[in-house]
Amino acid sequence: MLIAITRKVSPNISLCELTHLERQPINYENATRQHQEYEENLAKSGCNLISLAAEPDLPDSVFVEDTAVVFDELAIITLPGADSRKPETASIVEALKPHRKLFFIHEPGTMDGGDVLKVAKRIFVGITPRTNLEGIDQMRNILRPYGYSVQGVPVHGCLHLKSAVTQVREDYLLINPAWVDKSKFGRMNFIEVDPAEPYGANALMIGGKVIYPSAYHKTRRRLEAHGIDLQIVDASELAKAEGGVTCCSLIFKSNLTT
Ligand code: CIR
Repeated sequence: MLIAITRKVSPNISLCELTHLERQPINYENATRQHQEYEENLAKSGCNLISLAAEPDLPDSVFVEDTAVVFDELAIITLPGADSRKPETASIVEALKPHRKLFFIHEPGTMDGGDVLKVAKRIFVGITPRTNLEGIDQMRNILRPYGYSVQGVPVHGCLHLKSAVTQVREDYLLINPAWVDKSKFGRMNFIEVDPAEPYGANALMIGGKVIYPSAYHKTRRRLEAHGIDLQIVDASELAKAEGGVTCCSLIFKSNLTT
């Protein structure tokens, strides 16, 4: 059984952090409705939802992906790189505690979960303004006894590693090669985003399906041509806050036996 932790949109989402996008009005009602549909799609994909209450004082707290990275054996609570986002981890600790042994990234390390791409036992971590080398070293030390390799990957032009590359099938990565170097990922196959859709590389694979934003028509056709089974969602409102479809959930296998 899969569990998905989500958190409702903060009514102060308009005060979100922005790095690469110009600030534009974010309609809270639209964001909330689209987030609700996203949660329904997670449920359709077989996830049991733990939907946390909104945290009005934490504008970016809907983007729960950045606060933790969950593995079968343990979870790592991150230390988000943006100061405004550091308090987001407290409630995630409580939500994850029943499910996993917890480890923590400590200062001077920083890490956003959006920088962590898991491909089986290979963990790729974006080196970005949010995630530093110290944070990556700490993750490597935590995961070494469990047989994971952890590799830092430079990222340019976007917020997180997973803005630039995500997994869409066991053997395929969806990638924007302008933002991250393909050669860092070894022997994988690649589907490139259409050059007109630079933000189209963020897709959320759950089991055999992939949740994908409706905005990227051309890249969508490339995915369909590879036989990838898509569940299309409108994620346009939270995209204005620099969020994609991976950012709004933490998905993991339940270890609970009851
Ligand atoms: C931020 O800048 O932190 C938020 N406005 C967007 C975070 C998106 N998270 C993600 O891609 N994992």
